[in-house]
Amino acid sequence: MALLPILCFPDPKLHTVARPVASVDGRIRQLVADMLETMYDASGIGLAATQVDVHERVVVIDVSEERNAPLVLINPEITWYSPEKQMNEEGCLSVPGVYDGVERATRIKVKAMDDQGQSREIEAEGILAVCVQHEMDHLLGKVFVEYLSPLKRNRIKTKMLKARRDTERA
Ligand code: K1U
Ligand code: ZN
Repeated sequence: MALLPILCFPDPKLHTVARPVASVDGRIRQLVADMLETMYDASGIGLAATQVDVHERVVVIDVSEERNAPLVLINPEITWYSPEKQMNEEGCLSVPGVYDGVERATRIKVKAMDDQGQSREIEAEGILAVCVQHEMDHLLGKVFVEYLSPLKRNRIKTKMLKARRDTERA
């Protein structure tokens, strides 16, 4: 297994639209294993392949307290959104240190394959529903800061570019 570097906003590669996985083979299973290791190492609850510069529709999630319940979503599609919406505080491993409110559907249904290529549909609510919608946005090339005002987004962009410059100088 390997830790994968995570792209940071405002890297333009984060805006790439991911293509569907053609076949769930050894290469995809290795990618899933590496993404899970990377997500756990970064203390995240989710990770989309886009964030590790792989532009295929693969997501890993673990919202369990014990960090022992990985969920693998290959070619995920949201088939139903509840009409009720809720504002939730979100963070992103590609925008470290930034948290802000985003309104999302409270409940969703998601159809996806697991890492054995088995198709299934799950219903999600709470933090799992929030996380799935956040990761699906990544696969469409959308970062959560795009829901914020242009003023906030530009401040975040400036902060991230400064942090990158400071790291490069150190
Ligand atoms: O996709 C990512 O960047 C991972 C992201 C997932 C996420 C967290 C919170 C709401 C929506 C999506 C993270 O894991 S950020 C770090 C984190 O663990 C966290 C941050 C805020 C609340 C809960 C968890
Ligand atoms: Zn994110």
